[in-house]
Amino acid sequence: MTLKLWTAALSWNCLRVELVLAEKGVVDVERVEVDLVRRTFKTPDFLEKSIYGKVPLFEVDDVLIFESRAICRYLCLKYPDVGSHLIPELRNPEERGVWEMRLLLEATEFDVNISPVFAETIIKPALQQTPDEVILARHQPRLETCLDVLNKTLSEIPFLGGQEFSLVDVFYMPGIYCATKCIDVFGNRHALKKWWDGVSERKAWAVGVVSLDDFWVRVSPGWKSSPPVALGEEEEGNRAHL
Ligand SMILES: N[C@@H](CCC(=O)N[C@@H](CS)C(=O)NCC(=O)O)C(=O)O
Ligand SMILES: *[C@@H]1O[C@H](CO)[C@@H](O)[C@H](O)[C@H]1NC(C)=O
Repeated sequence: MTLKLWTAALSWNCLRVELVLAEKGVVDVERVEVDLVRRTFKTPDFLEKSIYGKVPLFEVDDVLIFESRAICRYLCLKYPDVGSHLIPELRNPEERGVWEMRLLLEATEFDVNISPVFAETIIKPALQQTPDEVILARHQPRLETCLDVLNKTLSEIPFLGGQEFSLVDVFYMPGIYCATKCIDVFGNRHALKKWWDGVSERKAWAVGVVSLDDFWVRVSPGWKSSPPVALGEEEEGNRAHL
């Protein structure tokens, strides 16, 4: 069985898949690193495989799967007894329903707000473009509200999916990390901070985040500092451009 993954170091959606591979200890994967900036990967062959032209894209034998969360689910089904157990055994349909709800909320409530905030705060400045204040004014308050909800959840249960570490935590981690580069995520959200300190100690995270950091450190001033350096305060000069 050949596993092939089209991926990009700068992409937090790709990191989601890398985290599951690392949690599962799956190493036999052929990776194709695509250039998201120059977009040279959008060949007819690639577009035939990934019909929306995006990464991550996963190919296993002749089957193609895109959408990072679907790839993650696939990997959990494929390797149920290998490495970390990321889909909990739940006693009844109600518990399963709640877990599925928490899993989906990451995409429907959190990702829809962190993605535009990250695009305006980090990606556009790296591309020498001006952030759109209207977009920030719309999505940043929603992001803050979402983080408050997560903090509240985590003051009631230890992990975002329930009593144990699961795919729900993995789904959130790349976006929460990117959020720390845009706004003060933890501030007085102590429960969220406690959760983050725990999950970010996992080996899979330490391994997975390296290439994302390596990319963004080169193109985004202040990437290593958190809360971030305010726009305009950074030193020009040794900054690479996307
Ligand atoms: N919901 C998708 C998002 C995929 C996505 O937006 N990928 C970006 C990189 S983070 C991409 O490939 N962009 C290329 C493009 O849109 O042209 C997922 O989770 O996989
Ligand atoms: C986060 O949760 C903690 C623990 O319940 C609570 O003390 C704190 O006030 C919460 N922070 C916010 C911003 O709601």
